[in-house]
Amino acid sequence: MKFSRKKYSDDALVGLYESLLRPRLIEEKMLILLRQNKISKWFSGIGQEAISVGIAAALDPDDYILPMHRNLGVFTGRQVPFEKLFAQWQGTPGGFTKGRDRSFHFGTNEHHIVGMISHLGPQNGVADGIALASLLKDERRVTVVFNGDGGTSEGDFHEGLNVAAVWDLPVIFVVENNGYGLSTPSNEQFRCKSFVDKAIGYGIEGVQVDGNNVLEVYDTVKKLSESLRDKPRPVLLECLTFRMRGHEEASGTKYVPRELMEQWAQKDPVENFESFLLKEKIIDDKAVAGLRKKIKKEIDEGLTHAFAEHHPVPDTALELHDVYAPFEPLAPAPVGATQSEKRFIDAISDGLRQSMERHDNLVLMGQDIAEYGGVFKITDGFVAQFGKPRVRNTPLCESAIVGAALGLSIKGMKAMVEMQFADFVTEGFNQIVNNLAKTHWRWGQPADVVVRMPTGAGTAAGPFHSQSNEAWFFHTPGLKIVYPSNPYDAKGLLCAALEDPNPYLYFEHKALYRSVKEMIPDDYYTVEIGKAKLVSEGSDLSIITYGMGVHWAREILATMPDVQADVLDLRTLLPWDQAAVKMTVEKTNRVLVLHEDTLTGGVGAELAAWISENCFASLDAPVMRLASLDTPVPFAPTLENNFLPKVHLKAKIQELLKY
Ligand SMILES: Cc1ncc(C[n+]2csc(CCOP(=O)(O)OP(=O)(O)O)c2C)c(N)n1
Repeated sequence: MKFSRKKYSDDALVGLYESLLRPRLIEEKMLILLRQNKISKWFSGIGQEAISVGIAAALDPDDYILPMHRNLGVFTGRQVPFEKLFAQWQGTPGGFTKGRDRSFHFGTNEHHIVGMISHLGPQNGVADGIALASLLKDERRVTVVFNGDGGTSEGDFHEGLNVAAVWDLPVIFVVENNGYGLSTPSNEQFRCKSFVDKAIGYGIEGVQVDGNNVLEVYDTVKKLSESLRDKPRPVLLECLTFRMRGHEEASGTKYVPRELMEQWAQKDPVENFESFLLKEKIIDDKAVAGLRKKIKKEIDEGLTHAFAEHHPVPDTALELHDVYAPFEPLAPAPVGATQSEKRFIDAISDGLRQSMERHDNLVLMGQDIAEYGGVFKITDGFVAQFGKPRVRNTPLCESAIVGAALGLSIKGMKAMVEMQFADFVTEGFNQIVNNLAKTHWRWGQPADVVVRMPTGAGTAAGPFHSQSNEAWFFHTPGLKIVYPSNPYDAKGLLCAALEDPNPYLYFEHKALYRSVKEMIPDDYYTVEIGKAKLVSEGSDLSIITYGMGVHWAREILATMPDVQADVLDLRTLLPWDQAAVKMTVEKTNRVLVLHEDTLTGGVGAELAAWISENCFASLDAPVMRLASLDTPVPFAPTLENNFLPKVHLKAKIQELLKY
């Protein structure tokens, strides 16, 4: 292996060597502890250390790095204290996640590291968001995100690169090409000869380095990062290397040809660099021994601390408490006397515009939302008022954009992502349920993101532009869900959601956009999250519903003058208002839960179960549910009408009253 020391001083080279030794010596110790059954799983990066170490050393300490499972050198390079790192691996309280997540699955803003979620690829979108925030704040920062060669087959890799290319984001997308993804060799993973060829397709620069040569990695990243600070743009950096141990220790390396192992053993990054330093007399045997001894001592001290800790004592209240970032809503701004008549859609637009005025760190992202104003025109005129940097057209890539929203949040910004239709959230599903929803609970990082979801049927738009999919998210701890039914709530709930640092799904029914209007305050105001509202009162039965259901209930009840019903509009689905539900059930003793979403496993199922469990003594009849047919949403208006529950509502009310 050839090392070119350029103009680097002896001290700099010895520093790099010491940084290289750290992860190697920690790993050697971990392999012993694994055999002694003192630790659980281990993903080894032996043989690949030069990449993490070279990159961490080349960047500024404030540049964010998003590592993977073999990048111990990033953590040691950023001086994460050993005892804290080891406690994290042991799942003890001294770690970064209160024992809630394992190994490298954590972030630390103090060290400018955002660790992975198991799904690998989502890191790329998050890196885009961090880089975007640095650009918007004019910080001259570079963001580095790691990928394995296997992980590059994920759509998230493509989306992340493409967004960075289109937005000129200063991100170095590192591919550690180590020959295998678990047991799958490269030739079963991708067809390209090398990853730099992929860069061409994105219209970005691709650079290839010997990933086992720490000086080459360091020097390349140093130069690249300086250049990206001056001229922000993404670069794909392919680091050629090899995985010298199993995917994780238990899985072994039987499937790897022995010659390949032997060939790469010759290229060991630590031994080769050490030999170079010895040969050049930059360091001597005594210094090598001294450094090893010093690091081993640090490791032993860290382990003593970590092993002295015990697994956390479960505290259920704390576990539940940490699902959401703490948030004390400000008292709603005083509302002036003036009001204007606004349609549902205008109210959303109004709330969004006033939130943009109020939060200068709020960024809007979505397909066609800039000059075009969005397919429903909610952001019409926003570019003129707020400028394109904050009102951003996105490529067609929901996953990268939701990831980018989290990245913005990590940098202290707020994000709103407009799904063009709620149906398309499937493409960003993983980022929502696994990244946005879990990040605060895992490592205390709020996801200050609102995802707007134009939802619902009744517009003859067929199975992929009409779905109600709130139940997919209702089941996910960590998310909040609001679903207004009228213009007043539409504005107030949106403003409230945008204030709250927690991740929201904001459902807006398309069929209400232009069909309902009312006088609402011109000033900024919020509607309290988690509070239902009784929209009509009666003692015969309670209809508990939300969104379009509120309108159906009122319309059908208007045709039944003899029936007096409580209609409770939930407004927030997660967390929903149990007190208000209990109160109406205790008052009327008969309950119908109504929603547009399909029946099985819907929000209504949860409410019905909860009411049965908690209000059984108040019930004079079984809790009934009415929802759409358990089919996809049909296109033809006749079929769609038959699918929706409204046609059965009157009969259901009568059935409940007769019971
Ligand atoms: C979405 C997803 N699919 C599958 C896995 C299981 N898995 C974890 S790591 C891995 C191999 C990754 O290979 P590569 O990206 O080349 O990284 P390496 O392990 O070689 O460093 C697989 C299949 C996963 N974590 N996430």
